[in-house]
Amino acid sequence: MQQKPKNPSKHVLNRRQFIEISGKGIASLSVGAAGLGSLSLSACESPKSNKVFGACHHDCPDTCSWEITTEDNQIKSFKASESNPYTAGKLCNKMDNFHNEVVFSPHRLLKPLKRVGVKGSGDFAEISWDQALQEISEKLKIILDEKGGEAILPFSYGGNEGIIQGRAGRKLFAHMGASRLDRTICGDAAVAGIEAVNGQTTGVMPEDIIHSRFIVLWGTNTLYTNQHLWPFILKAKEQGAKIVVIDPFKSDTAMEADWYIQPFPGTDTALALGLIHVILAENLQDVDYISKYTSGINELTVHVQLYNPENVAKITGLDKETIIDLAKSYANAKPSLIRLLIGMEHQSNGASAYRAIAMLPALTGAWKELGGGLMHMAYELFGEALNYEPHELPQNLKEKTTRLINMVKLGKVLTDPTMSPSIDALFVYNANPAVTIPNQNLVLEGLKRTDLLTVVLDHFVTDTARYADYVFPATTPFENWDLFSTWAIPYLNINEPAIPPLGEAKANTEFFRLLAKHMGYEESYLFEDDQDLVKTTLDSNHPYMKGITYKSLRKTGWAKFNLPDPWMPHVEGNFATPTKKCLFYNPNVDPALPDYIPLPHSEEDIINYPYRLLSIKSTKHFLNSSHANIDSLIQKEGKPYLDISDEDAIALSIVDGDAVKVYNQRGEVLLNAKIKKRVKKGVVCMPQGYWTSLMDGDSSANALTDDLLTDMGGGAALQEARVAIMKV
Ligand SMILES: Nc1nc2c(c(=O)[nH]1)N[C@H]1C(S)=C(S)[C@@H](COP(=O)(O)OP(=O)(O)OC[C@H]3O[C@@H](n4cnc5c(=O)[nH]c(N)nc54)[C@H](O)[C@@H]3O)O[C@H]1N2
Ligand SMILES: Nc1nc2c(c(=O)[nH]1)N[C@H]1C(S)=C(S)[C@@H](COP(=O)(O)OP(=O)(O)OC[C@H]3O[C@@H](n4cnc5c(=O)[nH]c(N)nc54)[C@H](O)[C@@H]3O)O[C@H]1N2
Ligand code: SF4
Ligand SMILES: [Mo]
Repeated sequence: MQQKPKNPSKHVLNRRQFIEISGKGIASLSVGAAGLGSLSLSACESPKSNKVFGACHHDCPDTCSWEITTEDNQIKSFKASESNPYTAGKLCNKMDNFHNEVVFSPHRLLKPLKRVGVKGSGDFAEISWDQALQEISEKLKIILDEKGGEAILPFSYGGNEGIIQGRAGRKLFAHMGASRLDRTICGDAAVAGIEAVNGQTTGVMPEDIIHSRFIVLWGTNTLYTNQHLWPFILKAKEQGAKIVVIDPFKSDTAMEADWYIQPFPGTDTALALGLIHVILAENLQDVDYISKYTSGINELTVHVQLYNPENVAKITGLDKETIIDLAKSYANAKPSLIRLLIGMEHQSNGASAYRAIAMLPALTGAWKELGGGLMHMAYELFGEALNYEPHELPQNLKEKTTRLINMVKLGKVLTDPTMSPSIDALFVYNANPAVTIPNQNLVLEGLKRTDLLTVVLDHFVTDTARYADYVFPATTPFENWDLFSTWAIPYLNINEPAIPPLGEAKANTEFFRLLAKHMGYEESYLFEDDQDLVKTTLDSNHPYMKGITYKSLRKTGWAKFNLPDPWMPHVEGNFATPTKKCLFYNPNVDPALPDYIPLPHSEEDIINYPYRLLSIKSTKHFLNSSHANIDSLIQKEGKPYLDISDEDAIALSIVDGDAVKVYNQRGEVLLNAKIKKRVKKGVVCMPQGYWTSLMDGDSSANALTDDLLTDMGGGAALQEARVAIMKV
């Protein structure tokens, strides 16, 4: 079967036409949604009614639990868990209709495809699994012989956060001696910053926010990106908590805040150091906590002298009074909590911002109260509690380390003629880099290389898949085993398959088992069974796991770790640093104290591209680029827009709704202007995640971003882009 090539017309209906055209093609490969349930019946043992537990696979801090009822192997109901108090009976606008919009979507990829047109055209023909794997393994053997394993690059990210399906392929690639991917685009900069101070990132648990009385949502859009936290925030508010939002974009979360503070993007390090300055100047620090559980107060005191409210006001664009007021309110309120997530890290000075902010709770002794301190991640608990041994590389492979390639640099890595060896084979799964990786046009240039073997596994023919030589249909969590840890909450979920794989879809793990077989490998660690991996990962005597077993999880679906109650990890210091102290001054990190160091944009850049662009997760119906091809969700979300300030709109003679071209030296994106007082003069903001192939103009946010790295952690400074704007 041939996928229709992309419609070259630039008309606004392209998007729907494209979906309809490609959908018809795909549907003809399989059966329509209505027929799928009965088709799957014959593949299964005996007709019976069943309740199956699972969880959301998305790269989202909420990791919702769900229940599926099947009858005769057909889905009868799909709903959020009522018993899990964090999910609390509600998924989200992205996932409520997951079964119809993704699992049984008539557009879902259900057979392997082989490219027949030029890369990017989306012209494919059906191919059998066996034939495709045979051809791929023959090509891989030649690459391995001629260039060695490092010419192969696996590229996977958070499309499936499962411990089993998310880690699939790692042993096979290590076995081949492939280049390793440094998966840094989300969280690494933030974690590096916080770790430099606290040694780890786990702090206050989300549900304990109800005890907080002063909640700072610092650079996070909770209502969109972490919506299951919101009811707990509202509970705290009912009990008198004040909600503060610090964000250069006036998000819907900011609209709900009691106090909204709007600094310039990338200036939070200065703001946090300014707050420290005021707290010390006003003598609001907790002297006892500082002396017992921190080190470096003297160095910090000297360091923040420069960050007086006058200087910080100039850097951040805030009033001096706001800075003083925020510092005093934060230090005086008890318990006071700072909630951090990810978005703010995507600045060149991003890790330093997290580092400076992480000092505030130790400075004021906020950690001493339940609901006081810092709330960021919880994934470290899973590292302690679960048995990760089955996922570790065998000793012989551990010893052979290969080159590490930062995913942020994908475009450069694929196009750099000095790469030795060059990347000649790319395997993409759980990711859609053509949309989500910066320097989009360079990524696409790399993907267009005719000498590059690109293999993509996904649910749909994504923007990345359009450039593939082979595309394979992946299963959804409805069809495979998994175990879900979480980023941010202490809940563990089992995921049981509710139905057999649809069409010819296979789990990521199965793809790699089959590839290993075609390569002629025989090592048992390449053929592990998914359900066995779930069982062995749960085989742990750690106290958090008391009463939680494979058997118990199959009865309940989810379980909360047995954490000490109350969970107050730093009442008495106990930071994960060598001295157990919070390190204001850390001599093992360069620099030993965080500083506000803006990216030096050239004068020419500032003149040519006068606006600072934020491209963020301001879409309610997409998760990164996932679901951004689903017609019903595209329609609910509406066209992507560019938020622009009143002043800039007037200067550019733009009115609300006008079509605009946003451009810089890397690319251009067509959007409609929105003038809703959400950004300050000089700053513009657009949503990320839109598929390039469905956009008028064929490119989306990352056509404008650069592949610059953050100050620590090797993260992506996505929010440093500068752009010009033209009415079209
Ligand atoms: N609906 C929806 N939910 C999602 C996602 C999605 O795509 N859609 N993605 C998921 C993923 S992968 C992640 S990582 C999380 C991220 O969750 P968040 O971190 O909450 O999301 P972001 O939108 O990246 O950034 C949050 C806010 O940071 C602000 N920000 C940007 N730069 C700065 C700065 O310099 N200073 C300050 N103070 N703020 C700044 C942005 O304006 C934005 O409003 O969300 C997850 N949840
Ligand atoms: N400009 C800009 N760019 C950004 C961001 C931003 O804020 N602004 N945010 C960044 C962040 S925080 C993140 S996390 C990244 C996310 O970037 P990506 O990890 O690329 O995320 P998605 O776009 O959601 O792509 C995930 C893909 O995995 C597929 N998938 C889901 N389940 C499975 C499975 O079981 N098997 C296989 N094979 N595929 C599966 C989905 O269908 C989807 O196509 O984007 C980053 N890019
Ligand atoms: S995307 Fe997030 S909020 Fe939505 S169902 Fe999944 S885990 Fe829950
Ligand atoms: Mo992310």
